Amino acid sequence: MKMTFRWFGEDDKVTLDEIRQIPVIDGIVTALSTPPGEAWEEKDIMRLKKTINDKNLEFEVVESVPVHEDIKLGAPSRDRYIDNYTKTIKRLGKAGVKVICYNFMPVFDWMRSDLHSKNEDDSISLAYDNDIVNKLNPLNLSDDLNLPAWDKTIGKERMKELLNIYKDFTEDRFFDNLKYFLDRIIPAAEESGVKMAIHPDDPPWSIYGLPRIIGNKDNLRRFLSLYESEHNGVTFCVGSFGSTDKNNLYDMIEIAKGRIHFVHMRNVLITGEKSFRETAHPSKCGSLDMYKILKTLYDNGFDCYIRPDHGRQIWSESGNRVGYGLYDRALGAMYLYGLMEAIIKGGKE
Ligand code: DNO
Repeated sequence: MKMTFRWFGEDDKVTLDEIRQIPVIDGIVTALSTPPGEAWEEKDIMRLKKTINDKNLEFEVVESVPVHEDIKLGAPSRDRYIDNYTKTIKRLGKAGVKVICYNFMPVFDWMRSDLHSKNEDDSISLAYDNDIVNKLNPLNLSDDLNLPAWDKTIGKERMKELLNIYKDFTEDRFFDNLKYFLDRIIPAAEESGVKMAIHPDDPPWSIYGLPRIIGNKDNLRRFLSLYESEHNGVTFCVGSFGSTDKNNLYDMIEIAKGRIHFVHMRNVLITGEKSFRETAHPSKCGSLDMYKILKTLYDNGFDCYIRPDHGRQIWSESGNRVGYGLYDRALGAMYLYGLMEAIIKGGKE
């Protein structure tokens, strides 16, 4: 198992020098800021790799290569964007990247309703309340919320158009578009030694009537069967799947056995139906049993990349991307590493 840490590149307030001092980190998870739909240039990939390797850190996981909206829509222009995506996979494979995390969420990536929710100890967490989200106007969201993964190039007019087009989308049609994409990219991933790892919808339910299809056990099974290959795999984001108690994470791990290539570990406190808040990583802080989840992953053969996911804002840290400060994620990494060491050595000493 390799412990990784997400870094947003040179303009990230958290630096590689800081990350490398967290004693358990093997590698960096990052991406280029190339606009969605364009192929990543080989020289840019190699420069990024060198920057990371120069700090004695590995560059084996990319998060994310974004999927252009026309691919999700199944628009006639999709083939051009898929060709570019394939080029990027091949170039990343050549640079030694082993796993690419991506998602197939329409229009928005992850979503929260509150980015500054105060905890009783004065730390700050991200929170989600479906009633609040439903009251927000999706067209004005980027004025109110600034989530790091959102495609800032989608203007209000385009957003309006997209929400309209997706209104008539069935889940089946969305799955068909995903299959079309997988049929074309997975052979390239196989050739390049890269494992594709889809990130679940976060939260794992539909918002604003948009189809969101990677959120529960049945859909996970359906996704895996779209293309039977180890290279068509999953990023098991514990906090995304785990934000509803309707999901049995242990069953889901078994369903995806052998196809989980990357794990995002974070804890959430489920506060109601379709509402939750993010907490510190340890089991006692939220609704999820982190030990049992890691143990189930391990028992099902998981031996790939893992990273602490969002952290709270603590110790007066500021200026970082929401959820991606240094301190709480570093605490998370240490905790997760401790759990893993105990699980791996358990019973053997
Ligand atoms: C949020 C992240 C997601 C993730 C993408 C992967 O913190 O986990 O934005 O990077 O969905 O494509």
